[in-house]
Amino acid sequence: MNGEASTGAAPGFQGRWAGPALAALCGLLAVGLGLLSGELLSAWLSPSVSPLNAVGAVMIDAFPGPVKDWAVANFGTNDKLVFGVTMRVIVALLACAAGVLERRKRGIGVGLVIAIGVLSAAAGASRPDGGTTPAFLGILSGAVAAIVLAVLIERLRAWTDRPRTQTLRSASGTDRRRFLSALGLSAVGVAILAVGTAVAQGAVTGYQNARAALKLPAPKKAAPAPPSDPPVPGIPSWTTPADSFYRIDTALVVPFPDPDTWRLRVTGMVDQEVTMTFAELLAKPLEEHDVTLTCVSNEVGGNLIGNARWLGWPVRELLAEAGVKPGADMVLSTSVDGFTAGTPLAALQDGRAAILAVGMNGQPLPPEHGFPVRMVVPGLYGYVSATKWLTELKVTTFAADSGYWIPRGWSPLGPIKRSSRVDVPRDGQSLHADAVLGGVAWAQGVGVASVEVRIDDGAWRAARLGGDGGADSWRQWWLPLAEAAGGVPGHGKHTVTVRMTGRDGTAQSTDQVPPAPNGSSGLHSVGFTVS
Ligand SMILES: Nc1nc2c(c(=O)[nH]1)N[C@H]1C(S)=C(S)[C@@H](COP(=O)(O)O)O[C@H]1N2
Ligand SMILES: [Mo]
Repeated sequence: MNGEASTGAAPGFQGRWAGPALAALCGLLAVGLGLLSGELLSAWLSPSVSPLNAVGAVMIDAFPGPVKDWAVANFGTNDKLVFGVTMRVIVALLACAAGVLERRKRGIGVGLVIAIGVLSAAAGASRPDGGTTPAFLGILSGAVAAIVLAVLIERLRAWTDRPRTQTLRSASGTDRRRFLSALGLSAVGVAILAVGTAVAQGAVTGYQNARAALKLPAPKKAAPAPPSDPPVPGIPSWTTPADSFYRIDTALVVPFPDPDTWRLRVTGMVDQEVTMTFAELLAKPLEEHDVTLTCVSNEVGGNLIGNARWLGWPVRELLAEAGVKPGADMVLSTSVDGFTAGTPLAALQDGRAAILAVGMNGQPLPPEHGFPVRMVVPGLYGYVSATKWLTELKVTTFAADSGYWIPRGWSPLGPIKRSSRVDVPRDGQSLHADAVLGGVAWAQGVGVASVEVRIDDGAWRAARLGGDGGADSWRQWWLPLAEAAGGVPGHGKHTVTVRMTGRDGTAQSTDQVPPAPNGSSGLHSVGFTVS
């Protein structure tokens, strides 16, 4: 049957309402395509912040406190669900409006859609768990929606923007078909993306729920109480919170292995291969250890370092279960995403706290830090030891194998170089004469015995030290500026330099060396002014 010739349409619908209704539908489909492309990508790239929930976070912040209280009081634990529905309805209404407006005047609807994309990007970027990926996804969503909207509305105009005397029905059949095919294509696109997003989010949400529901067992061997932070504003807390812990890896997409199907295999030069499930690992006698992780790429004074309380099971115990064959001198650990690190076997067997970590600061490992299991080996840079999303330990030799970064020019052995850092003042900061200087120092495996600071070319003066949290953790230091300067410092420009000495009596190296190939060294100096 030919639709144009049909006479069954309701009379009032066609001229007055058909245009705006179709424009609204265009808006819905365009925004649907945009948002769903963002959601689908974010299921892999940044599950915690999708374009839609970034917009949602802005809306929650925008709601006045009493409205939020009212919602929580009336919907209880359903408030998230109610909010999710409300947010989608609002977005859908905005999408319809964008379609209708775009049909009235070119650029208005497209502008509205882009504005929502930018809002989502800004919201995603400003979230503590956000950053560039959610920002990019917000922009992408807005751009896709804008382009689709512009195309759909152009085709709708071509069909419907006939002289006023003509009705929709008398318009050109070709224009109508062109519009309807674009509309149909968009609808199919929305359907495919919706199914894909549901599948992807379902899988990731399942693992996230498993992670959230996970109750870590109490350690068999607990770490002592952490030292309390000295009352010096601006120096890092002794325990680095997981969400501000530096993150370094080659993963474009944060791997999220299913903890139920995750396996750790021990292979290579062993008497028998061993395979372990996550549940089996959790059932082992776990130990808690405070360890300061450091990246080999950390520049002098850099921030690729953090201290956390790790919960895990010693690697040496697992190696003992497998039985290491004579001749092996390295364990090549592999991540689910293919990253590898070659760790000296000795470092895993000499009694240091080299563990298969499942917990970080009392919580299951965050996805970005290796959930469900990573390695932590005190005294070695991360690239040769700290494999996240761990899945295999191959007992082997340095002659036969090498980790990811070794063919790329980094040293096969990566012992951490002892060092120290000034956190207060920041470079170029202006201080009052009564300011307190401070920072951190580390010598994993040895411990920090003393820290000294020097103002300009003055004498080295002993800094005060924070509590001793063990040889594998950094130590905080601080000293009032006036004490460091040996008197009230003069107004104007100064520098402060820091150095540390380990419990073995060895001071940090003063050689200025860049990170490649085996870690930076040299003293950290910071310029500041006294006002
Ligand atoms: N799977 C995987 N694990 C990895 C890496 C990586 O790229 N992929 N990088 C390593 C490096 S170089 C460092 S410094 C530490 C950083 O750990 P963090 O991101 O938890 O701070 O992880 C190590 N483990
Ligand atoms: Mo690193």
